[in-house]
Amino acid sequence: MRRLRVLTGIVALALLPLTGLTQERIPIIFDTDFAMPPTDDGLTLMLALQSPELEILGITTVAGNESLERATADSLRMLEIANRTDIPVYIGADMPLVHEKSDFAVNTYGRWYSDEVVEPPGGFAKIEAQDESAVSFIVDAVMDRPGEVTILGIGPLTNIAQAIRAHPKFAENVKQIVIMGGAVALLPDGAGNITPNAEFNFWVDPEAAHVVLRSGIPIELSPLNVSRKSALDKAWYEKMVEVDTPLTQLLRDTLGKRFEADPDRTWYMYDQIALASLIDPSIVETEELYVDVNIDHGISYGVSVGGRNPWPGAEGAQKMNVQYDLDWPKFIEMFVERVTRPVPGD
Ligand SMILES: [Ca+2]
Repeated sequence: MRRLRVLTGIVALALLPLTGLTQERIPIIFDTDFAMPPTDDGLTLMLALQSPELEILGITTVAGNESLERATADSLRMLEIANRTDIPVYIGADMPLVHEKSDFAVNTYGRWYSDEVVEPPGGFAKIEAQDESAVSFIVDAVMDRPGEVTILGIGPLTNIAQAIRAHPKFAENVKQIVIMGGAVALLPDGAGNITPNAEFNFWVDPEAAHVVLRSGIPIELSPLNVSRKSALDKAWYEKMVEVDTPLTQLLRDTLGKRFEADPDRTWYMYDQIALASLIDPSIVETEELYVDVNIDHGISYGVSVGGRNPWPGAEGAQKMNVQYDLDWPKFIEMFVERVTRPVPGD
């Protein structure tokens, strides 16, 4: 028996370099206004699930692109499809901190106030979300491993702002936060996508973004400037669905319909770039800037402003790495190679 154990140990050691376990995994919290592909959050979770460098501690949902119910239902279903039901899902904020519902919010894109729960591809999940709230989980996960945990913030930053406010030592114990959000006029391609100058995630919850960007947590910001260097077209889609796995089948069921309707359509990649830059920082160019968010309820509500030097009104702004350019071939090759990897247990 003992001999067998020693032998097993030797075999396990020999396999270490093959399994990549010699490299320490990056513990992350995946905070998301999730929806199935072609929404970027769905594609980003596929990339995360297929990246052995990451240890996904939990998924926390927030209202944004879709309602909180939809974000939670879709992320649970994708974990089932990917056979990764070991990853817990925690339900977060169902509305922004301050931002009031308005006709503009209801009638433009983003369904943060929608009551409609649309059945995800493949039906509703059998597994359920955890009872613990997202904010409580985020605080505990960070405080259990001080200085180690990275947060990926790819929706409105409501949950993260609440975690910062919930525990006085939380911010100083987060390793870093990688945020898809904002648009920086100082750099090329810095227009907004929900109002002329505001990016959607920051505009849905400007007050939360303001809290997070001034929290002192080291920040890697992936704004619209870098998203606009991407273009997922039908040729890359076809490379993904050449391989048959439960995840590529899901892509066929979702993204496939969109390309059938319009073969010339291309899709920006947003959250995917933020996550990929955590795995391989060499895919992006960054500049260190002060970035702050406007929380005045006027025409610039939710607009992010970046500057090389501090300016009046932004005295509390902190410096962060701002992504502005992308090595598109390197990124998309990495994305496609990973998303097409075999799904465990399939
Ligand atoms: Ca998102």
